[in-house]
Amino acid sequence: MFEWFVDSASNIAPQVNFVMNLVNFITGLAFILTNATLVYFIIKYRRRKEGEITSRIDQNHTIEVIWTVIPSIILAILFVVGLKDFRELRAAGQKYKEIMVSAKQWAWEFTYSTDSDLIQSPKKIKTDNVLYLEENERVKLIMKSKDVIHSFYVPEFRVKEDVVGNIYTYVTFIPLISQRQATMTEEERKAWYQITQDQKEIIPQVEDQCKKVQEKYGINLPVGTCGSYRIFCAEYCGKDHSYMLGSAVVLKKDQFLQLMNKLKEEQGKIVVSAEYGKEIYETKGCKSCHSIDGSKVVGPSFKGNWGKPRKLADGRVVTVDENYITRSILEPTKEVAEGYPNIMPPQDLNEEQIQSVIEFIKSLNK
Ligand code: HEC
Ligand SMILES: [Cu+2]
Repeated sequence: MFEWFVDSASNIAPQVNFVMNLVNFITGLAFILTNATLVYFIIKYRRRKEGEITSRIDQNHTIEVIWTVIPSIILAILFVVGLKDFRELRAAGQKYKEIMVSAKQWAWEFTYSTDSDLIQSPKKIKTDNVLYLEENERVKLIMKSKDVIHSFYVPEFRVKEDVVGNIYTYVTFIPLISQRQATMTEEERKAWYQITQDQKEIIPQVEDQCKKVQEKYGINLPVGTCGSYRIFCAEYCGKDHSYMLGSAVVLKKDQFLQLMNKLKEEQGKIVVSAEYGKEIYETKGCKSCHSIDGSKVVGPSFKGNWGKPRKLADGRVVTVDENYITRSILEPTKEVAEGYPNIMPPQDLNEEQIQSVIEFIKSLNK
């Protein structure tokens, strides 16, 4: 059938399409009927001669009952159909794999359960802004925000769920590789993911991630084994809300396991370096508030501040050194740089990551 929706890439997508079609059909029909009646009445009851008096009708019980009962029945049907799909998204009692989703201004972080026999890892595998999923495997996304309200949204999955602080929200579904992605040729893929150099710099995560998986991790992905979709934040969350994009990459089981093992390996041997610090700066949202060219964005630029005195809002003067940077990252509200708003969210970076950021900031003085 002709599909006027975006690709369908999950088990519930066809059901959501059906409800959408049904609602469109019913409201479309109601629109036509009411407007046709309106036009008919305008003509039929037009004023025919000077001084004509309108007949007075107070109530008509039959019509009132009809226009109350029929819409109520229709709404009740829509409620039942919607409830069925909602239950599917909750899927209580089903088997699923868990993935923790953490949202913050303005980045996504995903933590995978590594309790499978095939991916054993002492440390949980984490990825930034790119969510890897296994095709045909039910997944449960357990989500929480570190600051304001965000909303996890992947149109192709027909999945949208608010991500808030203090409570966990969740959604379950079975990701699939959509027909279109499964059959796209190399050329078509290129055209589909055509993005400009500018966009690439600001939001690298919207590139064709299937291609990236092949290039970066050397995993062979024949046509039909990978689908890449965009993740949006669907709740206005501040300055860089529109850049809070990510990618959801659906892989066949084999390739998914290969990738998880590569990620495990990669994350096992991360070493402290300025390059890694730069990667953190770009992927963990620091970029939205800190520049590296000396310009003031929301917070101070990282360029040229290493070793310099920093005046704080409470009047003290400290030196920008390892300790100050560490404290600024973990407890940013305790020492606030003068002239800047006290809005930096605490960043839960680990030791290696903090040291790498320090190396990166140092390297910007050269
Ligand atoms: C929402 C905006 C925002 C984000 C995101 C953010 N910061 Fe900040 N940051 C600020 C602001 C504002 C200040 C100045 C006020 C203060 O000291 O709390 C600051 C101060 C700092 C300082 C002290 C700099 C100085 O010269 O005094 C460091 C270091 C720092 N941030 C590191 C980071 C790192 C690393 C990240 C990412 C992991 C990050 N920040 C993400 C807003 C942000
Ligand atoms: Cu957001």
